[in-house]
Amino acid sequence: MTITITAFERSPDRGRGLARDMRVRWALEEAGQPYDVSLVSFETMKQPAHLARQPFGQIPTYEEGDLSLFESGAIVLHIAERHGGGLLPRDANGRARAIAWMFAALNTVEPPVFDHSLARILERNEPWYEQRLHALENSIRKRLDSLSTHLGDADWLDGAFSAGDLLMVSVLLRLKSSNILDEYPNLAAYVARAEARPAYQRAFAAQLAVFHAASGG
Ligand code: GTB
Repeated sequence: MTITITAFERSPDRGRGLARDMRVRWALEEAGQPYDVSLVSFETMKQPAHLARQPFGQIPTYEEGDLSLFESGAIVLHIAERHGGGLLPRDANGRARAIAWMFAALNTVEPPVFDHSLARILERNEPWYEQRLHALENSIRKRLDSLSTHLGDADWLDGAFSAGDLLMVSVLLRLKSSNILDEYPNLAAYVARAEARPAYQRAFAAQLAVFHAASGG
């Protein structure tokens, strides 16, 4: 069955793989599933046809036969459950723990990381910008301290690479343009290890090709 996802026609990240279609592409690559991409503009995303797929008018979405899904975390979980690719352990307890890490990535670590990148774009000219940035960086450090302690010198969060690692790394990648990740050598190495995975590389190249095509090169 053909899988079709949506992604930005022109991603504001200029091909850096930071938009949330990247995690879906990566999961599909890990699972060895071919997919089509429907590129949407900001205008198209707010039209009824797209709102029927994604009530908040955002990307990514995922269509497979009569299934239409939104929310990148739910999509990655679906891919892991239906298409495998070793994204979830076979044993029930390991599987539950991997899913807990998926939630931790999206619900515990991503909020301060997302607020931080948003502040750097939208609040740069505010008189309170430096204070806000400092507060957000401290919120991020609080999470990274714990994550770094948990990871220790392991390769992945809980045994073998899982959808939990895929989402956690997707979130941490947003910190690359700041220096915060460098304060945690084991987390920086964790991110690099994930980026070296062939499935990540294929997904990254695919979204970069969209950016190059849109910018005429
Ligand atoms: N919770 C939803 C999910 O996980 O699927 C959130 C989806 C979401 O935030 N989508 C964003 C979107 O469609 C794109 S990824 N925004 C348009 C809108 O809301 O109108 C977020 C994103 C955007 C840009 C960058 N960047 O330029 O670096 C990075 C991430």
